[in-house]
Amino acid sequence: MSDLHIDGDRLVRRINDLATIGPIEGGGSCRLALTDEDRDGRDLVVAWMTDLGLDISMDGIGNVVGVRPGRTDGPPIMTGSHIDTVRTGGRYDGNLGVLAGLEVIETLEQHGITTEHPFAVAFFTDEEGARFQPDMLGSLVYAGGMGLEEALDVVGIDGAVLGEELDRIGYRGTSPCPGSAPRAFVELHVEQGPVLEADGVTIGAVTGVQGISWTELAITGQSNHAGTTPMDLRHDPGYVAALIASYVRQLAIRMGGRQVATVGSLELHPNLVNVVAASARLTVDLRNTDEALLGEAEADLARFVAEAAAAEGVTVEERTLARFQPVAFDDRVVDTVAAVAAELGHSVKRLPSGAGHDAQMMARLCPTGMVFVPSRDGISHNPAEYTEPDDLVAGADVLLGSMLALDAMDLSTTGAPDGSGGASTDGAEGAP
Ligand code: HGY
Ligand code: MN
Ligand code: MN
Repeated sequence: MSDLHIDGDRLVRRINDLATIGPIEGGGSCRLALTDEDRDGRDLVVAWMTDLGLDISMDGIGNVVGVRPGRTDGPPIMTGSHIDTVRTGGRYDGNLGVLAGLEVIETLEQHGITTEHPFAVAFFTDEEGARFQPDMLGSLVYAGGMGLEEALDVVGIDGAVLGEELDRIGYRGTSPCPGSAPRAFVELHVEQGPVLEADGVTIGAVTGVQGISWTELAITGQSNHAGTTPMDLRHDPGYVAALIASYVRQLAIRMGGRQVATVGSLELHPNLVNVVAASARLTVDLRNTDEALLGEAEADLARFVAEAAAAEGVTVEERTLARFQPVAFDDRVVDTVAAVAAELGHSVKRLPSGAGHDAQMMARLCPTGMVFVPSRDGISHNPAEYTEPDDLVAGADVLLGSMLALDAMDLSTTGAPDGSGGASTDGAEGAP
C-alpha cells in the first residue's frame, strides 16, 4: 500500500475553503462552537461527506459521523477531529484531521479499494471548550464520559445554553449518546508545539495526551474609589488575581519537567481606571503528563489562593471547568503509525501531546492513536499557525496507511484499551 497516496492539492484546497468560513485577520478562523460560523463550517463538511456518498449520522450532542462500507459490517476504523476553533484559531487545528479523513475516503474511492471493515470520518462538537467547557465535550459525551442531558445544560461564557444553541443551528441529531465503539481510532493533528520542527522530524507517533485541569476563580472584594481608599483598607480582587497569575508561572517554573500553567482569561468588574475592582474572574489551565504531579500543582495553587484571599480580605469561589487524567494510547496503534511513517520514508518520533484531543476520549472505547505533523515555530491557537503543504500531505498519507494497516490487523488480542482516556478524578470531570 505504500504506493497509495492522497491528493495533496485537494486536501490543501479543502483546508483553504473551510478557512474562508469565519475568517479573521492573519488567515485564521473564528468558529466558536455552535455559533453561526460553526454551523456554516459544519454545513460545508457535511456537503463534502454527502458528495462522497457517506452514510451520515448525527448524535444528540451534534457529533457527525460519515461511514463508507467495508466488505464486512461491524465497528469501523474511524478517524476524525474537530472543526470548531478558538477565537483566534489557525486553519489547521482540528480541520486537518477531519479533511484528511475525507481524503482517505476519496482516495479509496478513486482507487476502487474495498476495505475489510467500514471506514468512518467524524467531527466532534466543541472540542476547543473555548465557549462551552469542558474541552473535548462532544467526544467526551460520545465516549460516555459525560451525560447528554448534563452536556446540553452547559452554559457558555456568553450565557448561552449549549442545547439551545445546538437546536438553533439545527445540529441536534438523533443517534444515541454514548456512540458505538469503533474498531480503532486514529486522529491526524498538527503538533501545536515546537518539538517536531526543532528535531527536523516530519511525523509524530503520539504516545498519549497529558492531563488537563481547568479551574475558574471568581474573586469578590470591595469596589472602592481608587484615589480616596487607603491601601491598608482595600479588598482588591484585581490585586489577588494578579498575584495568582504571577504565582502559576512561578509554580510551573519551580516544578519544572512537563508542568505548564496558564491564566488565559482574566476579567475585572467594573474594569475602570479609577475604581478598585468589585470582582475578578480568571481561569487557570494546569497540565502535566504525570497525574500525581498535576494533583500536586492543583493542591499547591489552592493553598496559595486561600492564603492570598485571606490576606486581602476577599472571597474566592472555585469552579472546575475540566479535569482529565493523562491518557496513554494503544501501543498497537502507536507502533502502526511509526511503522507506516517509516515505510513511506518519513522521519518519525514518538512524543506525548501537550494539547487535548478528541482521541483522548476515543481511547476509552477502542485502540486509539494519533499522527502529528510539525507546526511552524510551534505556534497554534493563533492565526499565524502554519504547516508546510508537504507535511500536511505526509501526515494524511500516514493516516491512510495506518488506517489500512489497522483494517487488516487482528485487534482482538490484548484486552480493553487502558481506559484511562480522560477518566475523571473524583467525578470532577467536565463541567460541574
Ligand atoms: O485545550 C486544548 O488542549 C485543546 O485545544 N482543546
Ligand atoms: Mn485541536
Ligand atoms: Mn485547539
